Amino acid sequence: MITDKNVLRDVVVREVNNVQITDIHTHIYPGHFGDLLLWGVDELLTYHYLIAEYFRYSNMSYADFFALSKREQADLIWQTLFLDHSPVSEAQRGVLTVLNELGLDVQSRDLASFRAYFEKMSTQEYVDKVFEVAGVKNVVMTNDPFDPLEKPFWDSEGNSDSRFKAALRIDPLLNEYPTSYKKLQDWGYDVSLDLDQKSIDEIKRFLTDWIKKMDALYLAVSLPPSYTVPEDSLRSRIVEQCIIPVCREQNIPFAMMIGVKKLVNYQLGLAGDSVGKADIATVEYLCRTYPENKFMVTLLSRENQHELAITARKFRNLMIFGCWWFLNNPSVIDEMTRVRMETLGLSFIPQHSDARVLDQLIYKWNHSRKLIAEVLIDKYSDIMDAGWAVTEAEIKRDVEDLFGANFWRFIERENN
Ligand code: RAT
Ligand code: ZN
Repeated sequence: MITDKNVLRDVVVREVNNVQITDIHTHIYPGHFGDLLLWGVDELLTYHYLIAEYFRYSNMSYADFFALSKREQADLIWQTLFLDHSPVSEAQRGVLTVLNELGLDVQSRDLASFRAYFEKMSTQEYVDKVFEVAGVKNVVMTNDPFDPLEKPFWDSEGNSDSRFKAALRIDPLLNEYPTSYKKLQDWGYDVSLDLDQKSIDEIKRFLTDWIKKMDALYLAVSLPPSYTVPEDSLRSRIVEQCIIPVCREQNIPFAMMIGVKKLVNYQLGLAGDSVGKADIATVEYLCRTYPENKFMVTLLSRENQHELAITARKFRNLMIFGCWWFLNNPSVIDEMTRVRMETLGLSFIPQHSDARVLDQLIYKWNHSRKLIAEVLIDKYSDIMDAGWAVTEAEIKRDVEDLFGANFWRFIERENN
């Protein structure tokens, strides 16, 4: 039993630092997926979060910037966001944490020496290094059969690195059916625009084939704030008539990431998406109407977070996860983690990295471990004030639940 708060702090910090993480949502790939896996300092600097921040300070035309090579873009971002202005934003700080954790001399401000470090690395060596430094055991990818660069890997050798788990991502199917159904036709599925019964059956066959092909742990989609089920739309029908039954049959969750306003500034490309408040009634409807289905939900708007936590109290088939994208700021992570823990105890998944560049696993988890540890220390401390005492083994159990076991238990799979 721990009765001393200094000991409590030490044990929580130690366990949170040591836990081997399952990162349930990333955009990284195994080394043998070639150019799909982004890594190294130029990729870090040209992360779309930083591109958006670069244009806060620059008058350069978007077209001129995107016409530059990656290295030239990285040079400009380094100069503007690190040398001309202090790098205090979360995405800027992230680059520094990565370099620092890798043992590079951040104070040197010497981009050439950082580049030289990465040039000496092989992809495989670097994947191993990042997983080790980040303390990550395994990651779930974002696997999109509609991506012409990714599909060929699954059609040929597939994934052979067991640290990388698949999630079947189907944005075009739900959000752009009037164009994407043609791709399904090309791939041998007998679907039509009017979504007749044959099409429904064929979409289900498509989803089932791909879940099996990838061994997908869940099916995922990113959705606009206006996402509504039920409604008279192709998207709502595909959700209720195809996705729900297939996820149920395959016993995998349907992960809904809701609140993205796509391309509010289209000239910024990936960096041009924004945020809007979602309608929690859709989440309630799905959880209530399909109690045998499992739902994983993350919402992009801060204004949705309290009601999402409350909704998870009402539905045990709902697992809420992560501080997504614009929420991945220390002040918001702290607030969201407290609201969730005060509302749901330890029965949620506090964070995912959303890493697009392998190296980002290092900073996203370094920063989040610290924030989550502080919330845990406060909560254990509060129950100590009420006369309770936790043991080291209980702290270890709780930390393992938050950083991985809750996910594996929810999906009813082994963490291996
Ligand atoms: O966080 C991001 O990098 C976004 O661009 C998206 O990838 C988002 O996380 C998504 O999965 O759609
Ligand atoms: Zn993502």
